[in-house]
Amino acid sequence: MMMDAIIIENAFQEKIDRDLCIEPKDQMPEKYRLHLIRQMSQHAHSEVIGMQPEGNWITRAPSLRSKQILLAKIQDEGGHGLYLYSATETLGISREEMIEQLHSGKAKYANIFNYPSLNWADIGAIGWLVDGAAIVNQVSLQRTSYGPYARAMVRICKEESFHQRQGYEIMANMMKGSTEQKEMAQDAMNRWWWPALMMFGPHDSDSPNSGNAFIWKIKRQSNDVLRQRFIDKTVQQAELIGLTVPDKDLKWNEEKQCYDHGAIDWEEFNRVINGNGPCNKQRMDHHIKYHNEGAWVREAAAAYQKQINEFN
Ligand code: FAQ
Repeated sequence: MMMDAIIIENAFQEKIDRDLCIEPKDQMPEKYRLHLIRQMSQHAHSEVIGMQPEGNWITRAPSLRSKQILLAKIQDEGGHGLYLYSATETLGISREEMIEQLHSGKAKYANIFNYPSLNWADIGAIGWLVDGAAIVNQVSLQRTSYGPYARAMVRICKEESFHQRQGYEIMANMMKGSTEQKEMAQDAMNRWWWPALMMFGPHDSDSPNSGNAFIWKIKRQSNDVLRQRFIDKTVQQAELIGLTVPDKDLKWNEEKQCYDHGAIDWEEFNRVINGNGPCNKQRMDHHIKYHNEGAWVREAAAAYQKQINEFN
């Protein structure tokens, strides 16, 4: 390594070790920049692709109130995607490049959004379990080392907390309803529980990106620690409204003061994140179609900006 690069890297690591944030204009090792672009752009893509399974239910929401709430929630997710794309752009990648990486399959997005939302109970399960899992992960990311990412997380977490509650409210109401409604809620729980656990990523022992993520304080807590935190919170919420967690091996561990859980199907996880889940093709086709149809909006915005620049 060149002497200059060593000096930059030492100064960078010293900042990290002192728990200071790294800001866009600070010098940073190339590997740190690329690691963040990977994670943050994938996070942004997840927020945006995540609008699809819920958007599917706007026209069929069972009341005006639930429709308004769902619309607001989905708009929030779009907003989260926009903050995160902007935060990622501060690392020197353009929005176009990020979208190109999504469309070509180079960039991933969260496994969970490749499952179908079959009925209204799924909207409850998504808010409660998917946003619930997202919050646990994102609260931890509020202390991530890259300033723009950490700050975006603060606002995003506030909104996710509302999302989690609206989902739980749907589930709680359905569990007070008819036998059919209770069965629908339980069925949604059965289908979304395991993919929600997979959102935290592979076990720590199989997580190739965790090593550097900890050295650089991008991650503050490991995949398994956060997954366990989510399970311990959520099992009690399920019990409170009469839902059964679909895991026959789930058991309270008195000694460790947490729930032991059954084995996660990592084959399914790998299949889904590598493009072969139930809705991967549908999600990507939809995104590409509307991205192309929206080209005129981007062109109009660019023409407007050009005109403003010429006047100034
Ligand atoms: N899905 O070495 P690790 C939301 C990939 S936002 C797909 O452990 P890392 C809000 C991983 O990328 C949800 N791929 O990776 C909402 C890597 O592959 P790569 C999104 C996954 O980065 C709600 C490989 O496996 N949240 O839900 C997943 O250290 C409702 C090895 O894994 C975030 O993105 C997965 N679940 O740890 C919106 C949070 N897990 O990239 C709408 C930020 C792992 O090397 C509706 N991200 N992989 O090709 C993170 O915290 C981390 O990236 C982890 C993974 C923890 C997800």
